[in-house]
Amino acid sequence: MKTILDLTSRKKFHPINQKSIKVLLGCSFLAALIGLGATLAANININSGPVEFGQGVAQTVSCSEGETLTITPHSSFTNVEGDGSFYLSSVTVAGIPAACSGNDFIFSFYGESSNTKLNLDSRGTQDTPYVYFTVADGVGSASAFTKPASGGAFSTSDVSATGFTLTILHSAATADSVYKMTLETRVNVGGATSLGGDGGDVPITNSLLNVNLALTSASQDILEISGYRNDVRIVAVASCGLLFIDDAIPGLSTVLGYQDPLGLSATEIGFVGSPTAINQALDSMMYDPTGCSGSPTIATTVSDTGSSSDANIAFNPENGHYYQWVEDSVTWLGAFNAITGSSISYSGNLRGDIISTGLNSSRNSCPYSFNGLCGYFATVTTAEENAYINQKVGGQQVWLGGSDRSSQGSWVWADDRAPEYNVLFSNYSASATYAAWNGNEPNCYGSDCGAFNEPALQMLAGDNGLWNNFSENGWEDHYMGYIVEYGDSPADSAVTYAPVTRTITLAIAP
Ligand SMILES: [Ca+2]
Ligand SMILES: [Ca+2]
Repeated sequence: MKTILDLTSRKKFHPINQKSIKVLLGCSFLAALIGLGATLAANININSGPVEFGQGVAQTVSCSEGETLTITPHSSFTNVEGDGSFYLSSVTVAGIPAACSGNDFIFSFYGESSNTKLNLDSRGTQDTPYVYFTVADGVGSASAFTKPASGGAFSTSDVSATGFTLTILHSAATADSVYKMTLETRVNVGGATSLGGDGGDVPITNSLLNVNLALTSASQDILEISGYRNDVRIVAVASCGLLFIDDAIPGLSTVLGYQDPLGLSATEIGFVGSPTAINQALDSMMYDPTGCSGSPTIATTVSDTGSSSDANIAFNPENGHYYQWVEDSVTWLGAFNAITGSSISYSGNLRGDIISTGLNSSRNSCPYSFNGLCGYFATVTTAEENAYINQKVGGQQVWLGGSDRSSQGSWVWADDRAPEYNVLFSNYSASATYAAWNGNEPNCYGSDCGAFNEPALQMLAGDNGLWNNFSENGWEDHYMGYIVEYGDSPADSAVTYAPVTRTITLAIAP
């Protein structure tokens, strides 16, 4: 919800002319400092009447629940040969109540009557800075998001748990041109872990097609992360076209299953690194729209990395789940035991010892955990999810979490920590839900399905992700890696950071 801090003009202001300014400055430097804004610069009207630069005005905003905060605009003098002017230079916001933590403060400045916002950057058009403000552990943080064509038009300083100062680094708004200011607040999507960026369009014209476009060079606000203390993971997915980032940024590594984005390009890229390195990478992210038309999108997700050993977990924006490919060489039972903490050994009894007799219920821990999520033997419930896993393992064969141990031919998801535990997904007659069986699968080996049956679900090698049922116990050398999935398990605990996605919609001119 957006509430305008009602800052409307009620009184026309007539600034002191430039001649008077020069005279006073010439007389006394001290006088100029004292008078800065207070008498020499234009007023701005904030709600109840003219308020001068340097003088704070108490206001309430939508997030403040009736508590007032104080907004103070400042101006400063820029001298040039033969002339010089006062410019709008900064705005201090103080007394921000705790309820406003996690909000964006959006600043706009106007002249006397035009609806066009004043340009705030002498190097280009910069008219709407906003500051993302959070408080954690009693310490405030603020990030000024700006339009990056100018390489940083705004900054924040004097940040405390209750306020900050937004500085306009290259102001183009002379003080006597500023008549009105609005300050709006909005809840920042994703709270303390959000990406910056306002989701605006990046204009792409025909003349720019077939070249690499910096996502951060047009009207799009910079993509930036804030609120993280440890390494984070970024996954960016373009609906069309190619993405890549600067290969000269130190401290980045590629997420397993994603093409190396460091200087290469791909439709999906994933990388992890420190918040600083990530912001450098996001700043450098480029997009090649070759072959695209209409309105392609780029969805960029930031999420927690977890421990360093978790860096190779891929994120699927389609369902918000994470997938870990454990490149081991084990039987299906070995994978099941590793994921569930069970200790089932093959005893010749191929039936009934996982699901129906409740051995799985002995599980009381999550050997694979990530960011508060309990890992489970992967469940594949859509073609998209199947294709995703197949792509991320590079077409290699892997075990999935399906089994028909309990009832021959009735295939269910076997891990009780999976959200689809014991859900029937296939039987011999038809797929109960989604299944991707290869031709003639599932089958049995030999004439007696009870002797050497194949109760383990395998994704076959190859690029189509088709399924086979296989022996689960190593018979005939059935060893391979397996997939651990994270997300929506009933055993999940609170996540440290929920993934946050911002989608940029591009507009390619016809
Ligand atoms: Ca799943
Ligand atoms: Ca088979």
